[in-house]
Amino acid sequence: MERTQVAIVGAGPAGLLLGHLLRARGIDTVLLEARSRSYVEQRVRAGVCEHPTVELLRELGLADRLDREGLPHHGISLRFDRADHRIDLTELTGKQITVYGQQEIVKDLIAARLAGGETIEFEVTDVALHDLDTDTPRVTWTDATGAAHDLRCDAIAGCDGFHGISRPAIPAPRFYDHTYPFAWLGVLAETPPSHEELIYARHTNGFALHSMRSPEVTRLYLQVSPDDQLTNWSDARIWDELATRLEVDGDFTLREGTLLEKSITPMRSFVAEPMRHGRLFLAGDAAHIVPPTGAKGMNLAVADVHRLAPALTALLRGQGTEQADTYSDRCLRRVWRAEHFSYFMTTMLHRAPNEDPFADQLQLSQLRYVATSTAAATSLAENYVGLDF
Ligand code: RFL
Ligand code: PHB
Repeated sequence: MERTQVAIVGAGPAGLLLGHLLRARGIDTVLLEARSRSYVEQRVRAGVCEHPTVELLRELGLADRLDREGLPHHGISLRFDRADHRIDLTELTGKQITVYGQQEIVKDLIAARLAGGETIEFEVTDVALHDLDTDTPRVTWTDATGAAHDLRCDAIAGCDGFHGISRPAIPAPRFYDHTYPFAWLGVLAETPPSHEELIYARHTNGFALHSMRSPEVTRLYLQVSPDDQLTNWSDARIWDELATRLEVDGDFTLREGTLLEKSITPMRSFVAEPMRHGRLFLAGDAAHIVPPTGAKGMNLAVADVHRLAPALTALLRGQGTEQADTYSDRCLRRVWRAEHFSYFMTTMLHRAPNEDPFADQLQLSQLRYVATSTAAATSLAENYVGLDF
């Protein structure tokens, strides 16, 4: 039987970062990942790093490339009524966000782990968790060569995302689940951004988002129906619809280019509690999902493991169980703040599928309020840049 201190299931942002945080405290980990290295490094997802996320990566010495290639942003635009309304994040909060692709963070964290002499078990199957109610739980799996493994450890971190095996191992959890009557069609386009900042646009045809990955690559999203298919969306239709929804009185031209990637993502809000059972601790999407409108998912995963690493360290060193015992409740406070903010941004900007003039007017009123009240804008800005860990 193999032995480690913490078994981490899932090499997304949560699992990879937890590995680094534990290594910095002298704790050994084994990291298991269902997919291949190239798959996890290519998976296009989040783009916005909150201020505390960037600070943590810097503290760990993991932000060299992020500092070179990441794009610091001091504001975002809310676009409605054919005009831009800029939220000056830095003026309102003293902080900024950094646009840097999640898959770039994942590449950096994988490279740093391997360079430090640690490994990642990619392409594992049949992962199962055992003896969670004891002080020595086990994880079993089959590796890429077909060999079976049985690992004893002191704690397991379930960082395996929404569809992983960790959350179902918690008996009698409480679920909070909310679905929305729309999804996001996301595209990556080989063209310079059309505007220097992110644009969150509310239009009668539905929401659109202009984001970016680099000075040469633009990331764009369109609100679509949850049962829509990519086959309904030719490149020409996507560009037409983006141009319509992003249209503004004044100087703006949407720069078109080759589409490198297209996908449709459903939107949901989901929380499972508690985030712990015995020696199993959940972190990131394994425990909670937010709609992407607030740009919070990856940042919440980072906040969870920032709390989990010291809690596990104290537990394993016999320095008390208080942090481990309060891990779930303390994480959930931040999670629910982000759930609320993501719901707020989503409902403020998306168009309900059925005509609802009352809802339309409430939305516009909220947007105008955020655009003109310093108090309302500050509230949006401090949630957007990220509340302190
Ligand atoms: P992940 O990234 O899903 O990683 C989980 C990993 O676990 C692996 N896995 C297993 N491994 C071993 N055994 C098993 N049985 C396993 N089952 C699964 C998976 O292969 C995977 O590698 O979860 P993590 O680490 O919690 O990170 C969460 C973030 O990925 C997620 O919240 C964000 O991508 C959400 N998100 C955004 N978050 C932001 O903070 N800012 C954004 O701007 C933002 N934009 C987005 C987003 C998510 C999007 N999609 C596609 C859902 C935009 C989009 C379109
Ligand atoms: C992205 O760039 O992928 C992105 C930006 C902001 C969001 C969601 C996604 O709210």
